[in-house]
Amino acid sequence: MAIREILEAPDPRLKVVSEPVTRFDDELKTLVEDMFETMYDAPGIGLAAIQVGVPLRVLVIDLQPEDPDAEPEPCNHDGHHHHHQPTKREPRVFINPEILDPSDEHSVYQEGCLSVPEIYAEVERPARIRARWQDLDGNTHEEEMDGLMATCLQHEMDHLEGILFIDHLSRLKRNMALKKLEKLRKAA
Ligand code: GNR
Ligand code: NI
Repeated sequence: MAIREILEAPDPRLKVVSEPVTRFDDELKTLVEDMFETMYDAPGIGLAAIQVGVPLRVLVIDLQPEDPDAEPEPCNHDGHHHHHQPTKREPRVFINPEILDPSDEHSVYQEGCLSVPEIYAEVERPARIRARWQDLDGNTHEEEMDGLMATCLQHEMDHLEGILFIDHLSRLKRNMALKKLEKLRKAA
């Protein structure tokens, strides 16, 4: 397992349209393991392969991205002193995902992106979707999603098309975000 470098805007590689996965092999499993490690380390709730420079249609999501290095809470019921797991992880892998039946109803979330660090903005997307995807063995799954899961999956699917959440903003707001990013990078 390895933490990989996350590409940041305006890196042109983030605009590439990712290719479907055709080989469900060990190389794919290693990519997915590395993506989870990179996402948890960041930390973020989702990551697309292109964000680590791999133009394949692979996403990982975990809506419970508690810091794995956080101090566990001490706990004292029944007289024993034991430690909670610091994380209740819910890792999910989506290969070759598709969105079916987006709802007419939209919802607005304040979004952020590991490739656009420290910039947050409201983005409106369909509130509910049906998603279809493959797992690491190539088996197909389908599920209805709403709430943060629906938003996050749509954010990640945008990455597969070379689209960032700031591309949903007005040109003025997008340019402000990119200027702020440039400024933050100069300060660092
Ligand atoms: O960590 C992330 N948080 C987030 C918050 C609201 C909507 C989408 C996201 S995804 C983001 C991680 C990321 O950049 N995934 O591509
Ligand atoms: Ni993102």
